[in-house]
Amino acid sequence: MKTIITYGTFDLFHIGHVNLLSRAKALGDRLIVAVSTDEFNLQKGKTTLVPFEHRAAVVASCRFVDQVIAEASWEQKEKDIRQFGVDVFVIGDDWQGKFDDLKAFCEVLYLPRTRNISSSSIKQAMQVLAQLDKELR
Ligand code: C2G
Repeated sequence: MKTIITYGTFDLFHIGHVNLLSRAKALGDRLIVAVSTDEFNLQKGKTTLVPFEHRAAVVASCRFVDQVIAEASWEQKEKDIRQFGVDVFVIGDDWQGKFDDLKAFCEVLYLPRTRNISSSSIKQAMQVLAQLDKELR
């Protein structure tokens, strides 16, 4: 059985996440997704709208995903790869080259990001709409 793993925040789940997970699952038989905890996102300098429990549940509901674990640190990847017998680490190419050290443990693939969509752009759009709504009241 070929095991794939990927890591991410997955805030405001969108088509970019779906495409990544779909392509990741197509690489093997089992896809494990490590979802960043709220505390780890603070370390990543990321603010999220959706709490970890909900982000994890949304990712777990995706038909491409076989297992969800928590991502609580940068350093856990090697342990995860060993623990789950991971064959391929995959992530979007906005991280190109950043995880090449994992090539010592498994295959490392960077997949093209989906253009014109991101959790931060959705958040910005929500803020503009909220401001407009306030001004029109
Ligand atoms: N992604 C994508 N296309 C987008 C947006 C995101 O392919 N338009 C991919 C990212 O490249 C990543 C995954 O979807 O592989 C999750 O994206 P984020 O939630 O932004 O995750 P990130 O903050 O990059 O966390 O240790 C690794 C980090 O936890 C990665």
